[in-house]
Amino acid sequence: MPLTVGLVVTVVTYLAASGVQASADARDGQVLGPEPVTVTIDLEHSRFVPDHLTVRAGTVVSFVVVNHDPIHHEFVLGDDEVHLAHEHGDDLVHPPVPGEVSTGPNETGMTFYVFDEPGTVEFACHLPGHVAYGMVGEVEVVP
Ligand SMILES: [Cu+2]
Repeated sequence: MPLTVGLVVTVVTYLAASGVQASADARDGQVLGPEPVTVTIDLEHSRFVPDHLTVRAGTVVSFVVVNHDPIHHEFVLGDDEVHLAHEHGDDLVHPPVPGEVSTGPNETGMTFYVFDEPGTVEFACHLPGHVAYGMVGEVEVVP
């Protein structure tokens, strides 16, 4: 009997998890590009909204980064090398490098990025503690 109860709990948990996944996919399911697009990323309660995008390879994406929080954040997008360079989060201001922008409290910043190859490109806020809190996201680049 305890085995049956365990199985039921597992199935219910699995269904609940897939339900969440399905609705997230539906919300984020739109594939952007290949024509240039503008995407607004809201920074709310130290989260990226949305935190997942899908774009076609070759798409130029302009990111409008709107910080709704009363603290600094940054939006740094790129490969592992880029994220390692910013790991310590000691830049409050970023020079205009594609894919990188800093936003002060309630500020809006803008940057752009060319997603030239299929794969996954991560973005993050590397200010101290923010990645650990969950300030990460990803762009899935499809052919
Ligand atoms: Cu942050």
